Amino acid sequence: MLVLLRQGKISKWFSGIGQEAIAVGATMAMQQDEWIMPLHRNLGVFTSRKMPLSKLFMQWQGNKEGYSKGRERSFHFGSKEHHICGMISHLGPQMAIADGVALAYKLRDDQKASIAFTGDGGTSEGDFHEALNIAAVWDLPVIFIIENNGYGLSTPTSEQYRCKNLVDKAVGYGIEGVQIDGNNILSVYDTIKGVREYCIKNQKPYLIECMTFRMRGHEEASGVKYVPPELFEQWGKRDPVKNYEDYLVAENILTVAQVENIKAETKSYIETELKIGSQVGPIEVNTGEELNDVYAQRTDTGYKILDENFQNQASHILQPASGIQHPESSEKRFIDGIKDALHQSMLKHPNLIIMGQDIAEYGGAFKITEGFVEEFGKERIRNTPICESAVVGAALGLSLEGYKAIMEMQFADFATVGFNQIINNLAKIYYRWGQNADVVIRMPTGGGVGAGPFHSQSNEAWFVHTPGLKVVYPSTPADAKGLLIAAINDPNPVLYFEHKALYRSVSGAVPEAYYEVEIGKARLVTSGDDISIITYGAGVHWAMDYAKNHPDVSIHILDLRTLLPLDYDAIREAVAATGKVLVLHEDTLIGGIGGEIAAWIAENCFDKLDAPVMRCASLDTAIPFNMELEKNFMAYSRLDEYVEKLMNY
Ligand SMILES: Cc1ncc(C[n+]2csc(CCOP(=O)(O)OP(=O)(O)O)c2C)c(N)n1
Repeated sequence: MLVLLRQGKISKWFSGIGQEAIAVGATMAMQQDEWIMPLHRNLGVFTSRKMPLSKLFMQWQGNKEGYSKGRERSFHFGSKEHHICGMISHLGPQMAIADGVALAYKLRDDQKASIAFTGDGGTSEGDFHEALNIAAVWDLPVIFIIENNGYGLSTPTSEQYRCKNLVDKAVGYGIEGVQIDGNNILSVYDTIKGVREYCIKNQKPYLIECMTFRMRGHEEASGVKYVPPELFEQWGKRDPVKNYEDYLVAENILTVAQVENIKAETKSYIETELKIGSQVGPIEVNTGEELNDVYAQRTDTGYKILDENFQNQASHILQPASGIQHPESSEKRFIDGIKDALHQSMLKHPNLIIMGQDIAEYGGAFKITEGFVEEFGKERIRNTPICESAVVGAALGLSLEGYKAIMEMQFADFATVGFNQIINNLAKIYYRWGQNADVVIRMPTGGGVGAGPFHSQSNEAWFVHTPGLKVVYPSTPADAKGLLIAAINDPNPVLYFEHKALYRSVSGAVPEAYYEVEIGKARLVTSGDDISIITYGAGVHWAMDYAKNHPDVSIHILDLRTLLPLDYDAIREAVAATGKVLVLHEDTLIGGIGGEIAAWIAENCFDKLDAPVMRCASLDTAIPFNMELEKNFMAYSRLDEYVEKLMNY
């Protein structure tokens, strides 16, 4: 690899020279079908799982035939077939994915364990703490392995942590741990084999600190100037490969000639594979394929979709595709629509797990899962520690093992502490190496309840800007139910925004049946001739109230329902209906989704416009607590002004 790097055939290379015993020993000690979460120094994991070298060479050269169709570099790729989950650059997030996999093993009583790697530097990340904590609290069979090579990138351990040994941290989480010589492959192998058995038998996690040393720079370009030269000399004597060879010869297990033979065979194998791996031509860019690979396709047949007219004709009810017609519905609150969807989905999918803070006996901050733990049990209705990042990571881990996961973010505001896992792992994993993230994150959102800056934010735009996610945002009880069911059935990560102020203030007819509202389809609320209001969530109710109180203005109202992907046909129709468009949302103005919609209309529907597209959004401040200030902050306090402006244009 170093030669190929110098030849410019591969980019950035992270060398594991000096640390080979850990990756190889660990992989050999696990079963082939147990998931491993390796990092950038773990070439030995990939080779020990016997991935064809030719394909690895293609991967590292960015070829289409590699493991990520040329989309990922260095070790940022995985392979379901080999039960290797590719890292993201951020290091720590790997660990919680191992929690999720271990949870799946535990729930199925699989008698398996997962294993996650971290460096000494990575142990300083919150993700390390969260992952160990969850594994401890949930008694998960997962092995966390620290490769302590003395340095982060260049930062020595003395500037990284204060405890004597990293393994001492195990005590703090109430789990077992051990420190071993990471340069002795037999110690690594024996320890991990034993630890694996312990984890499975006792259903507990375990922390292993492997002492080792990195003989090259952090990556090849960064050099080793900061490392005292005598360390290379000391650790050079403890080279794991050389020492193991010497040991095998000393024990008469191999002769020197046999060792030389193995080396020659290996060299020739590498060269043959490199030849194959170098034969592929340059990548042919196919934009359609790139876009198509952002989302996993649904493979089930789907369920009957809520009829477009249902909202206005309560008698028009939907049924499961296979079901008998039961045109039944009842008046329900928005919150009950959500509860219905969760309840029916739990019955429908025995592999669906709900996780969140206080969601079990307490029933959740908004009581949406009240009674669920009694009906579905603590295994499927899981209270979590306050570890948002690790819970999103665990949800992804469950997905790797074929489970479906819903996470209740206690308030949408707290998504900030799970942001990395959502944006970089959930959203990108399918495009990167074809693993889907079958995860729904419920996001109780929005203001109007005097809850101040950290319990009221509208943060949907953060996620709309992230390819790979879907973002849905219902405004009616029937949609709340149907969209949540659709989100759960969708194999992709879906951010499901539920406006807190609508929970108990809005009711409507909700079919009893198990049904979906199609993701990506907007709903025409009312037709009108004067102006069109394009909106979603609470905005739909503001627009409807406004129309009711101003019968002199004929307003066409479109409820977007889904923000990613947007229903461009419906938007185009709403523009054509009146030629005057107001985009209304509770989110603040700058960078809000209104800007995106206005730009799209300007680009695509210019000929249908009789006025500039206007945006009515909340003030560009944090959302204030005092109700008068909050009212002033809210977009609805300027709705009248904008409608007037548009009408008079
Ligand atoms: C969240 C995050 N911060 C910083 C970096 C940049 N970075 C990449 S590797 C690394 C050092 C990691 O050190 P360690 O965990 O000890 O692993 P090692 O490289 O020594 O094997 C740093 C700082 C990163 N990738 N992710």
